Amino acid sequence: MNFFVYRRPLTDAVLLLLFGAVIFALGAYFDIVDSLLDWLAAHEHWEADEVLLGVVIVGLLGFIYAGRRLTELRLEVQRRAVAEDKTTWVATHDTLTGLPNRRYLEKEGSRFASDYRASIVLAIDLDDFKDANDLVGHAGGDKLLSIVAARLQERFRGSLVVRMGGDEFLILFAGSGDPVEIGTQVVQLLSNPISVDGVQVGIGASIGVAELREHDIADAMHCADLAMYAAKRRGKNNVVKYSQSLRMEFQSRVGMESALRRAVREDEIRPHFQPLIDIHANTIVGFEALARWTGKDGFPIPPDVFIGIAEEAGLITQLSERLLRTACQQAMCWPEHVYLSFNISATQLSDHLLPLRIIQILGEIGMPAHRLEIEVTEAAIVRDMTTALRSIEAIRAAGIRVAIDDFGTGFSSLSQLANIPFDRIKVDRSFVSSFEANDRQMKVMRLIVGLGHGLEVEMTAEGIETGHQRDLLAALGCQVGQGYLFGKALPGDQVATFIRDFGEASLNEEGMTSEIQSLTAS
Ligand code: G
Ligand code: G
Ligand code: MN
Repeated sequence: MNFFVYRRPLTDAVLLLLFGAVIFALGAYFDIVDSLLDWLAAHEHWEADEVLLGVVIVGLLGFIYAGRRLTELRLEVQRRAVAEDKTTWVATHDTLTGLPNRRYLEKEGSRFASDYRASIVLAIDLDDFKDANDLVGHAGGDKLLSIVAARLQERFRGSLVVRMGGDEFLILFAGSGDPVEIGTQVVQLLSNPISVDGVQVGIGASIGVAELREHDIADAMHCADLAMYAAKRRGKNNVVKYSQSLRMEFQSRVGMESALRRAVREDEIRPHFQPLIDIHANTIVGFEALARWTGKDGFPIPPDVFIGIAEEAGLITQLSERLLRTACQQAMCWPEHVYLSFNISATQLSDHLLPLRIIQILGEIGMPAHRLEIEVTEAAIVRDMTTALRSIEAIRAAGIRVAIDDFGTGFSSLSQLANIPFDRIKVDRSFVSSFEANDRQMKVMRLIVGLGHGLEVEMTAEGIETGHQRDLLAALGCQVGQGYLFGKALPGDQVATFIRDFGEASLNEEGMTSEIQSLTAS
């Protein structure tokens, strides 16, 4: 079939030539020209010679016309071929960076891998790209991506560098080498600050690497992706190499995620309440809500684990709203002066709608704002300072207090702390557990309490387990204590009994020891 399509001009020409040859032969054989000339001479009055001239001219013109149309046709065919090339290019490349895209990788990846002996797949995801985008604007973000693409292409010439979409890139590394070492090179390459319109932007990258040796390309890409997610979880600028145990970890995580989804839907995660005690007056001032989840096997799953998964799975808002609603409902049954303290995670603090969500729940339940305190960690605040600050201001403007949780562990600088408005410092229990035995730790503790006084905020000491710790902290000037000495987190229906029993017990309490009195005096 093709033969006839592509050879048609040729067959046409051959047939025409044959036809011409036959006519020529016939003409020569019958002396056509002589007869024609005789005939024309005999019929001079018919003007047939002029007609013949006309026919010859028309034939000539037709010849020229055909030639011109033929050239035009050839140009049109060329134009079409170029356009076709362009559409394939657009379909298989990213127009912003000029890099091949996912489509290209799917089509050409395996061929590239075998032609160029690619041995390693690197899955790259930029860290903090969203923040950078906010900083330099959308157009700036585009420039940033182009610069990243150019750096990768420059350094990995000969390898296939692909933009997978958004801030995700992939490299099919041609040649061989140590995967982690190559991944580290990418991290170094991308963590050099990038200047966009005169603004220095620092980004980084999380990298997952997988070897092609044992897998086909699609499989290796999947492995590299899993490794990249693991790298993300470890924080910024990490390289993780795929391993079998990683896949198992991921599978158990996926299992955990679906269990968590169900648990949230069926309200299996409930707030428990740990008492907060005024260590001078020995009275209950509040309770901290702590989420508790017992798995189907009867074992408790710690909040450190499921809160993290809820954040990643996008369940945190729903979970937290349910917990807060339940906790507020319970708190409405406590004496009026007893407040509720509630933990907010890092991702929630980056949610612009957080203050609104909290206020709405308070309104729904009819709980006065001054009875609620929100706990945020330093680490959560420094992660996205601008949004955190805005959220904290909005929460406080509504009359809700804000406490800095796990104080002293978030490696935030004091200069940043000065910019954050808050009402309370909760000193991390690592200080409380070590300050009695160690003189230097004692000095640090004194300093932290002094800082609280200076900033005119209240102090809560976490993790008080002994009467001695409580007394020392009281002497240092700390107002509120929390810890196993006073009580662990209780289910909601046991709080009323706890409040009653605590009141009775405190009537029988003795005063301070002499050691404490001497400390107070100093
Ligand atoms: O109670 P405990 O070991 O179980 O708590 C561990 C950590 O989990 C604590 O640091 C606490 O702040 C956090 N946590 C407990 N409940 C919640 C919650 O409802 N929301 C958030 N974001 N964190 C919580
Ligand atoms: O939100 P925060 O990080 O403060 O969470 C409090 C955590 O501390 C919870 O996990 C709670 O169970 C735990 N906790 C509370 N009191 C004590 C205590 O006295 N000792 C110890 N080891 N842990 C405590
Ligand atoms: Mn807390």
